[in-house]
Amino acid sequence: MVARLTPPDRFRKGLFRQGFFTTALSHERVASFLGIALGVAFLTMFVTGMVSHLVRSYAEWFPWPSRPVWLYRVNQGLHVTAGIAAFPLLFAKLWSVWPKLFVWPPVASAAHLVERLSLAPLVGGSIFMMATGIPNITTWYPWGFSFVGAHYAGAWITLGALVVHLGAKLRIALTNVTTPDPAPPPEAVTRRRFLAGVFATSGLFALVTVGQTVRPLRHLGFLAPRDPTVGPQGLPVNKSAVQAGVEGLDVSQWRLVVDGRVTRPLELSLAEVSGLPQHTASLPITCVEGWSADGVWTGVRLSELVEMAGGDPRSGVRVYSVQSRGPFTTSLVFGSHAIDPDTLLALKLHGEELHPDHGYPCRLIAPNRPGVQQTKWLRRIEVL
Ligand SMILES: Nc1nc2c(c(=O)[nH]1)N[C@H]1C(S)=C(S)[C@@H](COP(=O)(O)O)O[C@H]1N2
Ligand SMILES: [Mo]
Repeated sequence: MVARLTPPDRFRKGLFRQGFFTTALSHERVASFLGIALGVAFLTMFVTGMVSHLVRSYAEWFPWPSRPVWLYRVNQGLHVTAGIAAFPLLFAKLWSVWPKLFVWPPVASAAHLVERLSLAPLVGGSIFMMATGIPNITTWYPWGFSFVGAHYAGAWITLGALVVHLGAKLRIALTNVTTPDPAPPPEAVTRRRFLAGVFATSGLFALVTVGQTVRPLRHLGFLAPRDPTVGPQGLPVNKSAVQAGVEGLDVSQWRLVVDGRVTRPLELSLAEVSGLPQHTASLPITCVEGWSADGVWTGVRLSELVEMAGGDPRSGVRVYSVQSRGPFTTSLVFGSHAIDPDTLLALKLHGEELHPDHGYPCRLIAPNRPGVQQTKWLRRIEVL
């Protein structure tokens, strides 16, 4: 009814000209199918993004278990893959609803005004999340702001706008996708092909991305910034020893200190750490940027070392790196992770001494933790 009103001729100029943009594809049913798919992708991204954020920021009220070892890996893989799969959906959706921006009258009611106003943060937020997320997974930061803070704030803004939008449109979209058109016009075939093409593109984007974390698909990883098998000792590296400023570390001077709430503080040389009972565990490195790769790590159990020093691993530890600058020079290990028998101070990867880029002489590796918390080039374990 609204759309049938016609504006005064003097407003019907340029983009607002009657019929300026008409295509068989700018149809409500097309918009509904794309909208539902985008809604599913956005909610997946929001939930996995918040989980990752809570784990990374060590939220005490969000107990994150050390098992299953692959949980963070799946979370992060879903987050990044959903983001890439949403890319074609988003642009197809914007294409199909574009003419709606020019319906007359621009505002028909208070509810319509709210719904229209929410489009600015919804469209702007979605584009912003894609435009920051996609460079991030390639570790390219062409902007001057903090990625984590901006991507996090953008998530809440986009979600808020999405909730308003769903309130206005969800019912009609669900009806459109669940009930067949009683009298499909000839263009319905074109629309169906368009939707099939968009969904196929979206699936293809996902397929050629997951190779960075699903190893059998690595040869298909055309869009994957990483190959999980390429790097020293067959494992990728985000920050090399040179980039971290720890190259040429003199191991004869290196000591591993265990202090804090302990009764017998330790200061061990590499030979002494190597002389302790060694354990082997197969655990993935799961970068928050969406790649992950399995490694077989050998080293000393964190819990056993803390007990040796007379501390209680259940109280958790903070580990410190030889690296002095940068955001990942330290990390917290909560008790739930510190007591896990697979939480290691690793000296070896795949049976060889660690490559300098993987944290030689000693790095933390624990099950079900984000890569940023798997601190390399350790020097100190502080029991809390
Ligand atoms: N000291 C230190 N440890 C670090 C980092 C770092 O920059 N400095 N990067 C982290 C990140 S982001 C990841 S994904 C893993 C990668 O480990 P790898 O290089 O052995 O694959 O190391 C983590 N440990
Ligand atoms: Mo990472």
